[in-house]
Amino acid sequence: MEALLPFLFSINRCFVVPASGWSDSSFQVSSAAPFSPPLKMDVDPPFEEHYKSLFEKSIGKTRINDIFEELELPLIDLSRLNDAKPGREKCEREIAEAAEKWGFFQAVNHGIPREILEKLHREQLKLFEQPFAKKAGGKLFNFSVDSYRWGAPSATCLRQFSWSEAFHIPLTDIPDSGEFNSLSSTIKEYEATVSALAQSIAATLAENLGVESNFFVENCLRSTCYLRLNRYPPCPISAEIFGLIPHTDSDFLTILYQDQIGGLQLLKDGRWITVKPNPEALIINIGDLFEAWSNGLYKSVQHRVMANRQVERFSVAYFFCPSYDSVIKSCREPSVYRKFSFREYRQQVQEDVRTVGYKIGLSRFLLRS
Ligand SMILES: O=C(O)CCC(=O)C(=O)O
Repeated sequence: MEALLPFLFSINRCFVVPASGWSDSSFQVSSAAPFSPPLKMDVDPPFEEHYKSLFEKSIGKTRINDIFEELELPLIDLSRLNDAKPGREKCEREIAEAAEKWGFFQAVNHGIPREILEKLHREQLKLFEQPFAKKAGGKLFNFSVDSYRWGAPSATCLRQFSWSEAFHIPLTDIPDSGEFNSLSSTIKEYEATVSALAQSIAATLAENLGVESNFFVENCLRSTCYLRLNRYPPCPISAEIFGLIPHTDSDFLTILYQDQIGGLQLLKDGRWITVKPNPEALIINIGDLFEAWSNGLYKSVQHRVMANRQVERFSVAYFFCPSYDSVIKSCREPSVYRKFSFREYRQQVQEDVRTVGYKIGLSRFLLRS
């Protein structure tokens, strides 16, 4: 049963009541459409069987009917970080501006070789193709038993439920050998490059705040960062359920590698924006800790994944986190948030999810409300 640990208790989940008042969806197909995706009976988590009563009482009652627009996120060519001054400074300004205005950007020429990304995608497919019983059994790949996550036992309506499955893996849990050797070695290759990218973006954002800081090098280590492999199976009730519920990330930065299916949306100026996949780009977003550290200058914004009736979707998220003992404190005065340790933040999020049903997040730590 431990493998059924809810998404809601994971590191970066929160339930929010999504903004409402818009309708239409560009890629969702109405639940009345005749198409049935090929069923992968033994591969997909048994969402409907396991949550029968939730589905029975909720189906037909909710529609995810916000209007959303498809927009290009700011697209930043990171190779310019290696240029001489004018080019480098322009690139740094673009990164900081995207962090302030969007909390998100797409990065091209990010330094992660395409072959590593393609290999990672292939290995991810092989992992998720395993039978559900094996994935949920906790024995696959020597991951700890709660690394495989699906469903939401505390959900009381479909809006609190994510139609997806994920392996949430501390990087130090990657075994050196075993059944999935090539997955291990690919993750290790990926991690070596993606962590360097995260350090470089964090240093750029710190510098923009006028802080020459070793904070990230000292506190965000291999042993404190996570990788999450996500799979979004085709969903027969895609008009009524999220692939992943709206949330902000409880880290400094997230670097996302997604396939070309689409479905990621983010909240910008009160409207849900669909992120158009770019095969050359990684998506980088600011997490709650950077928002606190920057005293609210950089924005940790709500994002979600729409379910898709016809095709499965895959993504890999790298969460750039500090150690639990790290103290997060605004680098500017007067500080908007009180200082807190990452451990305290996580505990508060988990307690809120348990007691209130959703993540309250940074506003818990505001000094003046
Ligand atoms: O799959 C995606 O596009 C987003 C994933 C995400 O937000 C997460 O894993 O926290």
